[in-house]
Amino acid sequence: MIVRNLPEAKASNRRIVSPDGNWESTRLLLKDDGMGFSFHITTIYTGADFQMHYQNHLEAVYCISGRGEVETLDDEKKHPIEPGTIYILDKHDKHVLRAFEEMTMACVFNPPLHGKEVHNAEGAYELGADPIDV
Ligand code: 9YT
Repeated sequence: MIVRNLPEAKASNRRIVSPDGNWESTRLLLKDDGMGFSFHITTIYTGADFQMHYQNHLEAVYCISGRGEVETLDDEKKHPIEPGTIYILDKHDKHVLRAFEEMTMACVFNPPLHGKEVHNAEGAYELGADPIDV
């Protein structure tokens, strides 16, 4: 069994701060753990408004706290996000995430992240990024 805790992970190199200033993510479970998915606690900063397109991954995002919205760009539908909302990008949906207040999200990725990924120009994560040293 693997046991980790968020405050300790946040103080380690599991915490990744996005260079675009929109979010940070503490990656509690990664590819090297061998579970077939990764699990992160992500903070989306107030006022963030940015596009993502996970062409290489499926992602589920559960809102623990805060408020915002997610817009799917193919149909221009806006979905409010509040505590208890989950959105599931089952079609590699191109989307925009907006945080009206700081949001804490639990995120699951399949395939799992290696650890150091940040978004590329398309808002995707490349496959085969470097693992973090833990
Ligand atoms: C909700 C979302 O996709 N935010 C970007 C960060 C990502 N969840 C991550 O790397 O943990």
